[in-house]
Amino acid sequence: MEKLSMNSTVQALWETPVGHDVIEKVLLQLNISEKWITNPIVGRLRLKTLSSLTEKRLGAAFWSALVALVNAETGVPADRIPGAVGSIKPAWWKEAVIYQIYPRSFADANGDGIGDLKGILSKLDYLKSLGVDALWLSPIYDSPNDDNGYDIRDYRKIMTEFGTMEDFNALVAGIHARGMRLIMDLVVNHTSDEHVWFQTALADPTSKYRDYYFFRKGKNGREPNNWNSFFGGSAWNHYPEQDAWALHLFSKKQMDLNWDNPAVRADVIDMINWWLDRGVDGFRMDVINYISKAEGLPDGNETIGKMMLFYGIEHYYYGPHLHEYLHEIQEKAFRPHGAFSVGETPGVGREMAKLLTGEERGELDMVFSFDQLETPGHIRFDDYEYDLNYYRDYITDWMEHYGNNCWMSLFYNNHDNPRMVSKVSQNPAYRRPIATLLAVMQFTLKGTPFVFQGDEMGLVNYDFHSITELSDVESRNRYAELLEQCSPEKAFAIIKAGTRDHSRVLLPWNEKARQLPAHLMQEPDQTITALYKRLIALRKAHPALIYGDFTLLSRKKNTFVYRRSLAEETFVIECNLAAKPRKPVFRANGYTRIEPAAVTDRMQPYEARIYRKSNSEQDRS
Ligand code: TEU
Ligand code: CA
Repeated sequence: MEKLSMNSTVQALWETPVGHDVIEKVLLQLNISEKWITNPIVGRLRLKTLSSLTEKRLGAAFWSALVALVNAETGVPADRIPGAVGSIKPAWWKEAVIYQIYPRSFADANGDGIGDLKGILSKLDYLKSLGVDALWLSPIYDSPNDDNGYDIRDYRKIMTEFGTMEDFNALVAGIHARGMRLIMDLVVNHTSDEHVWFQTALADPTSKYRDYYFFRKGKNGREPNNWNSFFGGSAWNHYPEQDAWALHLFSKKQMDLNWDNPAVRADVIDMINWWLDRGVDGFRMDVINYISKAEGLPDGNETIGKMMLFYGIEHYYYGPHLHEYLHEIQEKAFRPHGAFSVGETPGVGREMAKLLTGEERGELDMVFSFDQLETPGHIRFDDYEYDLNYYRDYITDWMEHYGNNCWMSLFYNNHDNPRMVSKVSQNPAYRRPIATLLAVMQFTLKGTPFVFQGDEMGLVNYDFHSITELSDVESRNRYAELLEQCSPEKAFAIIKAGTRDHSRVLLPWNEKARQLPAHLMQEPDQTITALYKRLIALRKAHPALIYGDFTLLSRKKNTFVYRRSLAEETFVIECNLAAKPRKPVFRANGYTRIEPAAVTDRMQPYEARIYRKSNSEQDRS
């Protein structure tokens, strides 16, 4: 691709994968319409002109920083090359429904109030009965639990509270015996500061492990750069007796690994193979897009830092060697084992995701992209009502433009987010309709559904009463920071809106959960569980819902009407995206309604309908 300069036009920038995604992200963050950039007058502007026009708001270095980022990417998404993309290649993980387990709160077999591996084992028949094909376990490795297992002390050991390696072996066997697969969490952007590598590196600056991490000298007695941590404060720990600092993008106990060191890559790949040899079928790769940091760890741009709330992010969220390192893991570990990979890639947009997941590139099978989780102008800690029209537009855009060589993940929830049902509305009367609507979309859109534990019970957010009820490191640190700016009530309200603990409370089927105060307990909704079983079975029985084309049938506000069609059958799904009842848009003549069993002449609040027709039957009539 031709290199951009400040003489290039805005349109030329918008046409590059990185330029497109960064601008889109900025517009999203500032809640500005995409029309601002796609209009031809702006499109013809030279970047240097735009730069001076926006200098007051964005600073002098903003656009040139973006140009540098764009020029660092030489790849071109295959769907831009005529004839390069054929039809969809079938794969088990495209047909699968994957279920995420957060082991700490899933199922507790020994009654100590902490979920464990034996607990998971005891629920395998239940999971199988749901129709789930694969389980993704959040980390179960040995850890001091500063970030609930995302801070790993020993990659080859099971966390004591969760059980033993024997339990793990029994679990793998149990999963495989039921025809399911196991996906483990791979947390290799960082290790715990209690990992032997870090301990050695710290104790002995001359050890080979020193270069496994980012140890740097300070600048005039301060941090080596202005990067800050996702969990509050600076991204650097200070070791004054050594006159050294070490980098941690997450908590103070999660030290970033230096992937530029070939020995780190070799050790990580060794570890991955060790697990694959034990029967693991694939990995969900934690913040995997952060593993390559810009050379010299330069200061982050002020504007980007303010806008994205984190300084330095442009220097590591899509770093210079990311593709190379992913490819290396693929070649030396995943491919030889036929293992599946899904990358957790915060901040990565549609075009960059194509460069990470295009099947011709040999990097990742899929990614989780997160821009669907909040509507424009909002962050997780805002208390607001999520407008599902945004989800419709977002997901439609991806399905229409992602390309047959790429495949999407479909999800609303995970262990890092409040429940989507609650984001859409906190009115208890809408709880079941919204849970139903979300499930209908998730199992009939194009992509692989990832169910998060409790989704199938219709779980919603908890009415936490006080900060003492929260255990997440992010919530605790953020609360402490907020106390410096506002009252404890205000600070708690903000934390309560966004805390990751909403998704981490012990599931209601556990004995210990039944002893929790009423506001920390929810009754599972059996109706929703039954719906999940029906929808998963439906998806399995009809390839049109997996590999079928997607067509949007209406752009009317508050409606989401789409068609999935493949060879001999067609499905049409109509959703009411709002609380207001309305007439259906789709005329269902010739179709059979599959969900729900009974309807009225109006679409009820958040109602979702599924229709099916056999194309051959229609030919005959
Ligand atoms: O999360 C990565 C991530 O981007 C975080 O920003 C996350 O969204 C979080 O809520 C902070 O804002 C992954 C894991 O899913 C998360 O549980 C871990 O805490 C984190 O990485 C560090 O390993
Ligand atoms: Ca337990």
